[in-house]
Amino acid sequence: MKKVITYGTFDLLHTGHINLLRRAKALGDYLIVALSTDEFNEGKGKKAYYTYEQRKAILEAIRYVDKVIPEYSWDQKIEDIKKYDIDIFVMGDDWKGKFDFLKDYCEVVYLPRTVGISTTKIKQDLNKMKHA
Ligand code: C2G
Repeated sequence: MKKVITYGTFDLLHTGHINLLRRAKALGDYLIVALSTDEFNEGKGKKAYYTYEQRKAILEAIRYVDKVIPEYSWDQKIEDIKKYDIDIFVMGDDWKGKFDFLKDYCEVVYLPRTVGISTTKIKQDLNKMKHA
């Protein structure tokens, strides 16, 4: 069984996330999502709209996702890859090159981001609508 892992906040779920998850799953048979905790997001300078528990429940409802685990540190990836016997690490290509050190432990794949959508854009557009 080929196991895939990806990491992220996945707030205000949108088709960019879904495209990423669908393509990540298509690379193997089992997809784990390491979901940024609210505390970890603070460290990323991100404030998610949905709590970790809400974002986890939403991700677990997606057909491509087999398991959701917490992402609580930048330094847990090697341990996760070993612990879950991961074959492929996948991220959107805004991260291209940043995780190449994982190539010692598994395949590393950067997938093209979906253009024109992001959680930030959703928030900005909603703000504009409010003031329209
Ligand atoms: N993504 C995408 N296309 C978009 C938006 C996001 O392909 N239009 C991808 C990102 O590249 C990432 C995943 O969807 O692979 C989740 O995006 P975020 O929730 O923004 O994740 P991020 O904040 O980049 O956290 O340790 C890694 C970090 O946790 C990644």
